[in-house]
Amino acid sequence: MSHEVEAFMQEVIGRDPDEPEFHQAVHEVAECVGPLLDRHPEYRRARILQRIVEPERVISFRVNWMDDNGDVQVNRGYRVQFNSALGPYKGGTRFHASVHLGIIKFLGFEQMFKNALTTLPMGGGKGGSDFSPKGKSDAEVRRFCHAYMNELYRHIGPSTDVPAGDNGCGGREIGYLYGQYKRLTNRFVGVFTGKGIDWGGSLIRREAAGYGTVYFAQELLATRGTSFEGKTVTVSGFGNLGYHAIEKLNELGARVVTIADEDGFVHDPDGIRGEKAAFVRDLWTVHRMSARDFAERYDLRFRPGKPWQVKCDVALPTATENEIQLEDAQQLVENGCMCVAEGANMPCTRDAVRLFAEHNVLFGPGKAANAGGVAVSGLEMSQNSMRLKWSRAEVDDRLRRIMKGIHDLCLETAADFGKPGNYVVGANVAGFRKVATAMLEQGLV
Ligand code: 2IT
Repeated sequence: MSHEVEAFMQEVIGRDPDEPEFHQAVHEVAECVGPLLDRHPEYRRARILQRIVEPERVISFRVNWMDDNGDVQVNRGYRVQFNSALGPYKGGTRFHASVHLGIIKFLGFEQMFKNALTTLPMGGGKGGSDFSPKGKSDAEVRRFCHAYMNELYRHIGPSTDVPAGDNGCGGREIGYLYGQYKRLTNRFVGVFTGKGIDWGGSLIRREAAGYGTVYFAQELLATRGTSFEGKTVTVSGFGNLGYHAIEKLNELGARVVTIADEDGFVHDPDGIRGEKAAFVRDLWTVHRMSARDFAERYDLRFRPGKPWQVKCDVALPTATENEIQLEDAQQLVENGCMCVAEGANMPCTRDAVRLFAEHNVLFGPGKAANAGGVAVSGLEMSQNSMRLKWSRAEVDDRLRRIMKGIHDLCLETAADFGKPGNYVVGANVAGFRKVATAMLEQGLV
């Protein structure tokens, strides 16, 4: 590690010592952008790196709601408005017990660069709460979402900050959140993305993160002259992103052999397709069931641990941060895995990413590979502004082009900075450069 990066990281860690995921995300960017700062002394003079890691605004608020027993519950809500150089703050909402400020800051920081890579006019932000919908009744989820919006509504708006979903915040939650926003403001505006198809949502938004990750991985494989046809693929999370990745992989002739959750994974050597895949789609959203329930229903093997021990050609981590640790990466490499594309945000640890690079494993970092979700959110915003709706084919075509554009930009930037084939360098430098240039042009604001 260079002295400059080391000193910088000590500053960042010293300021907020309890935010390891945020430090991890910052560290990766800081390590990549040194040569860019050398080329642009004006970035150093304007202290862009020091400014870019500081959120423009952090909102933390109390969320009190009543559970089904009539007991009062208190959660903590957050919205981190990270950077608005490129457009209104934009990014998802995570509802999970593990949420704390450091998690939302890491996600908001990643989001800023991811959004820049899409080429659409969106700044970076993220929000959420330590509330987990798992195990809660529908009425409890609704009361929580309404309570969360009772505070959030004053901080967001179609030209200010446009939230969306993330882990634990899907179509149901977005409906409740949007409904309460509308009731409080008396406005029907494009303030959330991932909305229902009949009330302002975009076609393909639901599919976008999963499809987009697969489109990106297709581009990765194409650089080695191959495709998904006949490939064995391991997938972890089976939420919105995981399921739609599986759907697209099946369409492309791949064999998806795992899904997983916090308790373990299902191994289906025949491939999760047809009726089984359709059941995965509804597993949580309709049936509120787990991976173990899925295994029992189809008489498949359920094993504790992670799916990365299963032999595969391509691995798509689609669950959560740091789900691929060094030992998981070692197992993937030993088993001959040739490509890893991050569907989730930062699912691979720094050690894991380094190992993939050492072994020439194609690696698509999340801020590039999973940008399809927010890209179609950007298209949802465009459609809302025009009060028009595009067809599935139109949105899917734009998504494909955006993912190919991100891929090519990462590849070109990596080569330009002397790291051919290194998409981590490509994504970080290209995303950073765009945000940094806008910050510079807008002055010291
Ligand atoms: O991580 C992400 O990119 C998201 N959760 C989606 C963000 C968005 O605004 O659509």
